[in-house]
Amino acid sequence: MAEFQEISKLSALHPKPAGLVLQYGTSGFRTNAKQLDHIMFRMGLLATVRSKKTKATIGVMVTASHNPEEDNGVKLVDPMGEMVTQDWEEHATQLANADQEDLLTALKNIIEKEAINMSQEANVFVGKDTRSSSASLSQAVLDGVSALGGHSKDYGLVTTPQLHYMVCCQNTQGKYGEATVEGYYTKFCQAFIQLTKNTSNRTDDQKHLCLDGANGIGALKVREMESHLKKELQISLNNDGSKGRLNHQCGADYVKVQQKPPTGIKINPGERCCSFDGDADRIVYYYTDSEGTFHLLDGDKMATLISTFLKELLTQAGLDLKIAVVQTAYANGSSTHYLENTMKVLVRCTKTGVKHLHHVAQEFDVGVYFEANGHGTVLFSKAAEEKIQQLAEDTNVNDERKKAALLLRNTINVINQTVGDAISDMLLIEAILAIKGMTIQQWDTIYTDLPNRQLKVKVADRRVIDTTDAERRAVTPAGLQEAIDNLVKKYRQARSFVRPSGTEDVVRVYAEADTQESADALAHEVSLAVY
Ligand code: 16G
Ligand code: ZN
Repeated sequence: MAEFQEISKLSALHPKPAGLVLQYGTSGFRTNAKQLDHIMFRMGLLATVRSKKTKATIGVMVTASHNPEEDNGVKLVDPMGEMVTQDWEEHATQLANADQEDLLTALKNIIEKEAINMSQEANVFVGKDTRSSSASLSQAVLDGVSALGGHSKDYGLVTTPQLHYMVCCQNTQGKYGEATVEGYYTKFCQAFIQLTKNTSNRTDDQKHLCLDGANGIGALKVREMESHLKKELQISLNNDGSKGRLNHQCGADYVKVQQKPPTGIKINPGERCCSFDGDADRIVYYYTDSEGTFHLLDGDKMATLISTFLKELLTQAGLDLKIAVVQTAYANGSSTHYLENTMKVLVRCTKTGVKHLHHVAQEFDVGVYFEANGHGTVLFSKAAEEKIQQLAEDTNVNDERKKAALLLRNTINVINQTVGDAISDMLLIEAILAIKGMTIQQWDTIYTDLPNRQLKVKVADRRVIDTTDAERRAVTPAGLQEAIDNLVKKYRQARSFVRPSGTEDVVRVYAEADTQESADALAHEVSLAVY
């Protein structure tokens, strides 16, 4: 076929370095940008084939999220805006690692295995973050798409969740919104304005938010969006990319892991602050108190605030819908305890990685999912959306139910349901705080985090550790779990687990306990047991 000859010719312009083996991991391919040109071309090919298979538009996002500037990466986005399915992750790995001369064979194998009709049209949306390597790497993706005769649309600089949104809008014929950046701002900002419209007399202080843009794409997009917010949210933007380096001593990952504010930002006591990560799919909140102590409000705190708000509204609306919170093993024990015992909300635990949480959240009418690191969103089932919509339009219900239904409807519209989205999460949290008339300190005191510690351990082969029970227990090597259990017993309110990282060549250790000293000691002891 003509297109295959074209691929041979063009792939020679994107050669694979000999011996390089990469895997489509938890969040796609990710490594030093210099090693990625061939991967990008090949992901352009694969996205085109995936588009033919699904008869829908597929997304390709060029980003390495919170990694340093010199890295880059790529992720595929499936038709409804979700992560690509597991079996196609395997195809991606196969295609990425085929030697230059075997590329066509590898591609043909996938086409055959998936019974692809090659005469089917293909459409691929491409987006990129602000890394200096992203321009040429996203061009390599576009080259891959055109090598197979696919159509592409280059969205240029967009956040990861914006690209997910575009793909979903396109494949739902605009029902989810308009597949443009402008459509994105209009949809989410209008919902935010509606939600905050009747909140009583918010002061300028309450409308003010200090934002750390991680010197990345999120900062750029918040600037673009600002006018749509009609001063209902006044953002002072730090780390906007004009001076500092991407993710360097700033951003959601830095703040969460270091448990301190971004370097160089002046924060007034009590001021509400948040940080995005490098592709704006993660957000964490924080403040410092009058004594200068730093307080972090992470994904668990957001899940709690959001699920409490939604549960109250569902009760007021008299809607019998099943709400659940999905967490991972990293969720602070206090958050799980509060949700289960005080809020009486169903909590489910899954393996780390957004796709796992997303899938479990889909099982409920309202599924709130958040990783402790700040990636999360809320999913509403079709039936739940319909019930809320009906109630909002019903002229025969009392004022309280109606008001709750309208708030729920606008809440649905402020949420990017395709994937965790720092911008949309920020608008949602800001709206909830405004509606509840709550300060960040009041939000923080809903429950108190158990002190915790995370460590990384370098081992010869991290794959010898296999886990079960949503990564909370180690099955291999023999004796490891028993050793952890014995260490945990020594401390109060303690919990610990180990898991091989999906993004780095390390084993991660997590421990929590009643005091910071105990959490630190337990993490240290468990890391010794891992060797
Ligand atoms: C990736 C995941 C994130 C997860 C992290 C864990 C996506 C989009 N991102 O960044 O959800 O928390 O990996 O990394 O799925 P680890 O396996 O190295 O601990
Ligand atoms: Zn990210």
